[in-house]
Amino acid sequence: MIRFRSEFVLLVACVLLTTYSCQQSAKEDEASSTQKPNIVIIYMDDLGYGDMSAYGAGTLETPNMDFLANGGMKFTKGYASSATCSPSRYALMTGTYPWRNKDAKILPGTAPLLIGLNELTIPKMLKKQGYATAVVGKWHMGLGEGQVDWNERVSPGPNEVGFDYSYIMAATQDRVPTVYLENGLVQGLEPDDPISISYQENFEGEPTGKDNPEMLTMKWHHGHNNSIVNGIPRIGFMKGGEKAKWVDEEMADHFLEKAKAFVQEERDEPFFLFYAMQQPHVPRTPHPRFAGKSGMGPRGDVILEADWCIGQFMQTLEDAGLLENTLVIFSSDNGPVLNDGYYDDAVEKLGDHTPSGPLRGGKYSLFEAGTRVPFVTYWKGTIQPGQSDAMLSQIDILNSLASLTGSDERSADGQDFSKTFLGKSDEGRESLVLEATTRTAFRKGDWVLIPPYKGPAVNANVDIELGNDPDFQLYDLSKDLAQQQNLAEENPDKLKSMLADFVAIRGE
Ligand code: NG6
Ligand code: CA
Repeated sequence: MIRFRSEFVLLVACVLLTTYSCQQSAKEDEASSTQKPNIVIIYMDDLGYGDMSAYGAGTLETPNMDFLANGGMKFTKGYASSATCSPSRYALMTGTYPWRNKDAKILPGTAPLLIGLNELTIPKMLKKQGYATAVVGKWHMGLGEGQVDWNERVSPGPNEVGFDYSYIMAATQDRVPTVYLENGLVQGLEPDDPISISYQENFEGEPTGKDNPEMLTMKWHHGHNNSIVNGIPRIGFMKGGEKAKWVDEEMADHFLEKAKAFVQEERDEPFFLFYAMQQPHVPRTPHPRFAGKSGMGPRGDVILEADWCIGQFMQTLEDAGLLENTLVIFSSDNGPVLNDGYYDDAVEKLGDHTPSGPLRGGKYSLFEAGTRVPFVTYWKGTIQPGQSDAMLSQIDILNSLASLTGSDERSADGQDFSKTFLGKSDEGRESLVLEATTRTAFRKGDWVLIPPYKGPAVNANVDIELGNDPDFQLYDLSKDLAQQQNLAEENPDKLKSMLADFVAIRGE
């Protein structure tokens, strides 16, 4: 009896224990399947396909960018949606082709917000999934509704389209206002020195790059001859806000600090950070720690500076114990340019470096180098290192992240390549519309169709082939990556079918 009783007790204990451990492991399963990864998009400004050493071109060494590419998935056919900044950023945020929005052009610093308040955006979507969201760095998607008073809270802006926290420059480093805004408020602004901005005319008595060359530390080549800030002539006129003006050489460190602070603050809950770096866009102003380091002049130096920042940022994730729970997407908003309006030795000191890699064209161009950019996904322990030739566009990021985080929201133009992002599938886009300064071209499979466009073949100021031609152009990238052989005439059938597919998406 005693024996029986003790056996019975043992049995009951076993049953209870098993049930308990089953419940426990079910709970753990649930927890791991609902645990959402942090998401960081590191977005460069004008970094070319060949500017990153992991892409096997050029002579610049970018060890921290390479760390992401070599430890994650390196995409060889990853595209920005446009060959310029504002349209690319708009498309990235909304998953919508930029040519659907007639205002998606390179914006002045006074342009109204480009993203509609009702539009779906990555941060809005992720917010609903429980994410803390932030943007740090270059915005350039417009602010306000047309009449911005920079001395009041500027809105609508990033905080009105899904970002809980924003620390941004309004437009570009070469455009006024040359100040930082935190959650819509200009930082360091003194009430007795208000800011006035105009893109039409100068304010009385204010020096300009055009009229006061003696005040310049950087010379302008084309454009960039309006207000002078820190010895650098800019686009647009600005008066006041002396104490609020940024120090160009400190910008990289400044944004890095803000990005790190956000990660440290939000480490205990899922977060999304859009870390939009300003390099290597003009004016190129490396911190003295990096000046002269590349031997390629300021353009090379600021790429090394950005690379260092990425290393520091990744170290922050590691120190916070977040590396294995964070998906990092690294890319660039458009292709490379050397002389983008200042004399800064980018051309003279280039040496053997090839910012476009094996591709034709560059920033502003419908040729490949305009939009094909470095594109990397990194997630320690989840993404096995590898290379993928799947064709992806940045408009696919929204839908892929939605799928990954359990959201059922989708943009109409984007596709879900979450498995490809994680290296678990080779599936990519079948076709893609490319955009450059409101012109469009069409890629399907290995073929690219560029319709006839008026306008110069080469933008002489920046010395980049734009893709304009009076005739149709048709290239087979599988045999001719550098787009040297126009096959339009000898392949009328291919041309016809490409054109029909293009028109079906793009409209007449
Ligand atoms: C161009 C600027 C160029 C750059 C570009 C925007 C001139 C002559 N050129 O208009 O320097 O600022 O706009 O670049 O003003 S982007 O990467 O933000 O699209
Ligand atoms: Ca850009």
